[in-house]
Amino acid sequence: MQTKKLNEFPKDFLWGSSSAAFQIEGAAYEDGKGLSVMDVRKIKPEICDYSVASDHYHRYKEDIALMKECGLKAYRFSIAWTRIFPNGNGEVNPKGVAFYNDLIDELVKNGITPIVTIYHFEYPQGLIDQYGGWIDRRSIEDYVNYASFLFKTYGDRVKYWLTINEQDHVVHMPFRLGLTDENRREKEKLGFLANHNMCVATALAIEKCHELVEGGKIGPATCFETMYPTTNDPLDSLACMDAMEIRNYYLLDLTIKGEYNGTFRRYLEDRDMMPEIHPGDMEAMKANKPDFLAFNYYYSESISAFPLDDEHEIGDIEFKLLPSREAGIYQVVRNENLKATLWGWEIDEVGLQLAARLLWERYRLPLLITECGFGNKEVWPEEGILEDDDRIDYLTRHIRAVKEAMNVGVDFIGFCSWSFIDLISGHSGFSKRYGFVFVNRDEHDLKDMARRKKKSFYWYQKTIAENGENI
Ligand code: BGP
Repeated sequence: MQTKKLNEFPKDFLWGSSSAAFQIEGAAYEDGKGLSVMDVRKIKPEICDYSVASDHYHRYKEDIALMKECGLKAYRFSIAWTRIFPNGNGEVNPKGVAFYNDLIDELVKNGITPIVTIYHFEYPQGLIDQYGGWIDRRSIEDYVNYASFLFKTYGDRVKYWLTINEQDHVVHMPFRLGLTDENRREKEKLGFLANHNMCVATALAIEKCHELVEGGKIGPATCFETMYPTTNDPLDSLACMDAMEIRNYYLLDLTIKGEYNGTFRRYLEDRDMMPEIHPGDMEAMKANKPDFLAFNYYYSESISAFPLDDEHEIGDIEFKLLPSREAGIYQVVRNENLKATLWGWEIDEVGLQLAARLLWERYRLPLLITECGFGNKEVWPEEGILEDDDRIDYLTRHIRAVKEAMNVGVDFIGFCSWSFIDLISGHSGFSKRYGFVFVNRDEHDLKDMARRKKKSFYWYQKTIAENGENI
């Protein structure tokens, strides 16, 4: 809706940026860190592994000084589970504990609010070796112990906690569960079993956070892909609603309402994928509601119906990174109204406003954007600075969408861009850059790792200084 007036951002709005340990830290084999599923993942030869990343482990003071210069109010980062517990459970690694103590102290000293993700994709390989990881109930206790250790150790300074990053993506990407990528259709059943265990684990961790961290707030960091019916054929609308239930809402309904929604339950039962529910599981989820809902938003999806026919039966599913079509339900198609990034992610700030409004209406929890950003191939020019106008444009539009959602009553805590400095992409190595700060390295040539401010650095600095009035 176009309105006469647009409200300003509140004074305490958390302007921030995000990262994940395995994508930024490097030092993958240093100071007693154990291996995670990301470290053992087979990487295509044309892209880099995670061993050095942006070398933040050794340069965090320099990076935090840049955050301070930019004016960041918050920095969202993850703790590498295997720096704390190299095997996932058992012995604590004091050097890993010290690293995050120092990092958090440095942030606090510089007036930057730490927002900590407890677990961002890098599941301990040790737990996979011991019992298979999330697909085993023992994973619940190990996650809760690890989270409780973090609350006790850092909870005096960290008041914002995120349980699991993009649990919905972990569920659908076998390698993130420590499983092989073969036969993904069969892996879906294990994915939903893992999902159930993660939901129980995070519910218990929420309880612990409230018990152990004075004034602590905790929520999930989910990924939300807004979906549109491709045409006004009513079947496309139905497909879109079904896809929203089984791809987006299923997880939040479990985490926030403590229930398997009707569509998702039927979906699982039809495919013999319903996990066993143990006594107390649903009660734990119901009793421990998050304090806020954080979500990552990059793109929207256009949805068409995909009816069963002679060649397709229930259970037929195809994947790109995530499921892309399921017989009898939906298929994702190209949205001709939208431009896309080099990786085909359709750029759609309206989708962000819709996501915010849908989530607010359904869950009535304050929202926090934990990731939103523009990935691009970038080369530092011979003269002047890198003028990343596409990134500025993307972020301006998306921050404006947050403002517009707030204008109609949605409660927002803050906005964290992905990312502050360039770091390794989840799937595309170092060639897909997201930062306001360029890191001088290539895919395989580490060069000098120098940090250089892009044009967007100055734009974000101004945006924060003016509290978004320029948007
Ligand atoms: C999210 C992940 C991040 C990050 C981001 C960008 O799904 O939480 O870790 O990687 O996507 O994705 P990519 O790096 O694949 O461009």
